[in-house]
Amino acid sequence: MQTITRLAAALALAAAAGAQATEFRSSDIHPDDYPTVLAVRHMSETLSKLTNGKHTIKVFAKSALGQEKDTIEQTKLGALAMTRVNVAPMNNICPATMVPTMPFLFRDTGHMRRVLDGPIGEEILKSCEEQGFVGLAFYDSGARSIYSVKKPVKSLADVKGMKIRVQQSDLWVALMEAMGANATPMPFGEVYTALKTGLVDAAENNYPSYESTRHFEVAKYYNKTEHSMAPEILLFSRKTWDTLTPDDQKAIRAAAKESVTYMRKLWDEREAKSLAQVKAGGAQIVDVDTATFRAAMKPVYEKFLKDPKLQGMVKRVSETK
Ligand code: GTR
Repeated sequence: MQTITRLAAALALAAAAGAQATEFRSSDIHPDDYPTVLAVRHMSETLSKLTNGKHTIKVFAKSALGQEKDTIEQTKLGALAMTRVNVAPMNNICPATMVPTMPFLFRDTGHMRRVLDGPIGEEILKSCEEQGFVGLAFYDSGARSIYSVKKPVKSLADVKGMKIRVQQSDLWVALMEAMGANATPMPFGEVYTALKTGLVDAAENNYPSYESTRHFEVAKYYNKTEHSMAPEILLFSRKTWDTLTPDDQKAIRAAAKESVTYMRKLWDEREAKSLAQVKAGGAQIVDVDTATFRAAMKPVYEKFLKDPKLQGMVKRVSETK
């Protein structure tokens, strides 16, 4: 916080002398009270302080500006300044984002946070620049588990032949196929109807998304596969970025980093609240023999981590204490 205060004083002076005020537009598919949305709003307040009111961010929640793939495209073009998405729809665009998506990679939340806060996290964020995105920060997204409509999933055998919705990423399709499921990629906004009409038998997500979308009403078995901790990523348009002064860029980076701590507190609270809420709403939390799932993931690592650089990253992740 001290660094922020010092930076604020320096940047505020520079901003007073500087150019036009800007309200950057940022998008999110989640509702207004979701931790990712609240965190970017918090980032806006910090950014405003750091730039003496010159810059702020307006967050468009609830997919008002489109699903994640659309907003990534708009951000690349500079039509949108920022977007908060999961790393999954970035997997095909920016391959290093596959690393934190990999199944059963992180040992627990602490491990994931230490990796993403450290040099590996920075390398992944930086690697998106060539593709037109300035990676500002990662946010937590907890562990993702499979939730099913008709029957519980207790071990890998139960998933065989199930139609499971996945995010729009080749890696995600392969991950579910390695489990023996039929992967059906589709945007988040279509999942409720897909579960309800039987287009898919299951989907997978963390507790807050399972709760906020009310998917728990249609898919009541929440099976604790905890197969991936794919985090959220905050992306700034490189096109817009290149028009900003170094001081403004510094302020945006600092405000984004500062919002991570804020987000994590909200996230931890929301996970607990969502779990209680889905249970009260009739969801059954099912224990899973995760070893059977882990064992099936080898081909996914082999297929998607051919690049020695990415292999090296995975190794460093596992060596991170
Ligand atoms: C949520 C994540 C979203 C999106 C969604 C999905 O957990 O916050 O960014 O990836 O899952 O499954 O599409």
